[in-house]
Amino acid sequence: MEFGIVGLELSGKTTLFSLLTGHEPAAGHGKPGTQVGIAQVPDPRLDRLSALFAPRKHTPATVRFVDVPGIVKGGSASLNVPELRTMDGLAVVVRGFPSDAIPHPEGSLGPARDLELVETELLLNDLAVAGNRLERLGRDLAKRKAPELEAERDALERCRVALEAGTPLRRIGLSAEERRLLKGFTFLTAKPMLVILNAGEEEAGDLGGATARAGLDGLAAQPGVAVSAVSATIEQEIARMAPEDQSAFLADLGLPDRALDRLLRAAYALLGLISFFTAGEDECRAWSIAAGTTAVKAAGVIHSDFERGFIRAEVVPWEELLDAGSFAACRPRGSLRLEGKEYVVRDGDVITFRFNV
Ligand SMILES: Nc1nc2c(ncn2[C@@H]2O[C@H](COP(=O)(O)OP(=O)(O)OP(=O)(O)O)[C@@H](O)[C@H]2O)c(=O)[nH]1
Ligand SMILES: [Mg+2]
Repeated sequence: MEFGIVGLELSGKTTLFSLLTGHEPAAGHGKPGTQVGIAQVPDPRLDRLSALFAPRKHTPATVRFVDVPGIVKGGSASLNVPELRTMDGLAVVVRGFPSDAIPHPEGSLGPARDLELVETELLLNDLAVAGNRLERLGRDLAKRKAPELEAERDALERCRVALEAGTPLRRIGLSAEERRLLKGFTFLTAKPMLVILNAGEEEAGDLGGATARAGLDGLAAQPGVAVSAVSATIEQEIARMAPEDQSAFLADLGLPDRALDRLLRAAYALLGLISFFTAGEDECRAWSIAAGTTAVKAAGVIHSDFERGFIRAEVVPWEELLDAGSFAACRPRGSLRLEGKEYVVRDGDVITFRFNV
C-alpha cells in the first residue's frame, strides 16, 4: 500500500512522514522536497505469533509513504509529482497547531479552509488532465469514429462536469467500466483521502474534540474519506523514544495510542484492507489484502506459483492457533480448516497454502 502525503506548506507533512517511517530526511538529499519511506505496520497479533514460533524472520506488513513539497494556492502544478499519481491514497495534512514562529501560508489557522484549498488544487489538477485528454480525443474522433474512444470521452466528460461543479471524483460513484476507462489518468480526487488534523500539543489529550472543533468530523461520512488527528511534533518525540518508555509519555499526554497505530488503522479501514498471516519456524509474516479477497487470490499475493498451483488453504484464526500452541494441536480441536479457492479470507486468519507447480 502506498500513500502520498500532501497539504499546504508548513502544515507538518515532513514531521509526520518522519514519525511514520523513522526516516529523517537529510537536507539536499535526493530530489528536492520529495522523500520516500517505509512504515512497518504494527500488529500485536503478528508479535504474538512470532513469540510462539520464534521464527528466523519476523516480517510485518509495510506501507510506503511519499512526502512531497507543500501545495501552493493557485499552483496546482505543485501537484504534478509523478510519484503521487500511482498512490493508493492521499494523506492530507491540515495544520491545527498554533505557532507564532511558523508562518501560515494563509496568515491564520483554519483547518477546514485549508482542506478546501487542498481539495480545490486537487480538483484543478484533475480538471487540467481531463481537459487535455478531451481535447485530443475530440481531434481523434473528428478523424475517425471508434466506440472505445467514444466511451472514454463520455466517461471523461462526466468527470469534467463533476470537477467543474467542485465535486471530487471519489464522490460520483464511478462504474467499474468507467474506472477501467479512466484508470490511466490516475485522477487525484478519485483516490481515497485520509484527512489528518495536525493539532497543537495542548490538544493532544483530546484529538477527537480537536477534530470536531476544527469542523472536520463530518467529513468521514463522505465516500472515500476518513479523518484522523495527530500532534506531530510531540508524537514524533515519543516515537523516537525506547518502546518501553512510550506508553508512560502517551498516558501523560492523554493520547490513547501511538500515532503510527492510529494512522495506519485509519488507512487500512479507508482502503478496506485486512491482514492475514503466514507463520512457522522460518518466518512469521503479515500480508495485506482487500477485504473480500478469495484464498486463491490471497495466495497470489505471496507468489504467483501459489495462485497458479493452488490446491487448498489450511486456515486457523490467529487466537485459536495461539490457544492451541501449534498447528498440530489445532487438528484435534477442529480449529484448522481446509478451505478451497473461493474461501473468502478473514482478518486475522493464519494460512498455510498447499500448492503444486
Ligand atoms: N508546534 C508544532 N509545530 C509543528 C507541528 N508539526 C510541525 N511543526 C513545525 O512546523 C514546521 C514545519 O513542519 P514540516 O513538517 O517541515 O512541514 P511541511 O508541511 O513538511 O512543510 P513544507 O514541506 O515546507 O511544506 C517545523 O518547524 C515543525 O517543527 C506541531 O504539531 N506542533
Ligand atoms: Mg516538508
